[in-house]
Amino acid sequence: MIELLQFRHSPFNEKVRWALDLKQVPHRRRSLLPGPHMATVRRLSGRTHTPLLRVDGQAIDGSARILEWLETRWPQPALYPAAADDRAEALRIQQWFDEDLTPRIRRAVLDALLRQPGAFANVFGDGRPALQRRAYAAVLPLAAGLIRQGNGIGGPDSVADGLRAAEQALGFVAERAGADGYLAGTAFSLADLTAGSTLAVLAQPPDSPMAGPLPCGQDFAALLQRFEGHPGIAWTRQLYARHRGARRDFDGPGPVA
Ligand SMILES: N[C@@H](CCC(=O)N[C@@H](CS)C(=O)NCC(=O)O)C(=O)O
Repeated sequence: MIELLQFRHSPFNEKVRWALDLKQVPHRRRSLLPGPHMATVRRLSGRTHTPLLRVDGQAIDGSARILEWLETRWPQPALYPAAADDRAEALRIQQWFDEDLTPRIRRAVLDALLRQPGAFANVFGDGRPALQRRAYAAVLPLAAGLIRQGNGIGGPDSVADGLRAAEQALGFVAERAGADGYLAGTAFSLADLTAGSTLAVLAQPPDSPMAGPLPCGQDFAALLQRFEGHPGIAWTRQLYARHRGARRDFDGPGPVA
């Protein structure tokens, strides 16, 4: 059985979950908590990144690599556009988000969440018993420095840069989406899936796996409020309503780290 090791409410993890759901790939999911995840993931891949797919004893990490692998095994519905120029554009958009926009936006998001450990624990411990979430929130201040460092959150400048990246990404999808709403070509592709997964953190599409638990903490609420009303937020919610399908995340059986 394929297993996805993941964080909840994380753009790269949502990207892979979405592809697995669309292609109806039989699998189970194991949700990890940031911090304690390191030992578990490092044992499997030698790195600490999630998402990580376990397939027949092998580990595949990197959301783009995972999507490529899935496309060869489960070609339908296709996420890679058939036309060469649309495919090249979809891959360019994926790379731009994966390597530039998403990590920058994440700095602003994590900074806001880390200011209220209870909110951070509720988001990443979503679905766990309240006692576990409270215990995680209690120890989180000890790990907060490492999480900031690991994500390049160096101070107010990196947060301001994250906000600029969010404006850039929202502006891009609002401007680029044609009459049919797609970013590369005339059909849903990995470009929409990648941009949508990143922006879902800000759009919180209702009734979706990215709709986070409430209350979400005043700093994170202020961040969401800042972009509410942006046409890029409306694009993301519409994309989710049309293409996300699954309403909830789930965990498969097995121990959680
Ligand atoms: N380029 C990677 C980035 C993955 C990534 O940054 N994952 C984050 C969660 S969104 C993570 O696992 N961070 C914790 C760590 O690296 O230890 C991908 O596309 O999958």
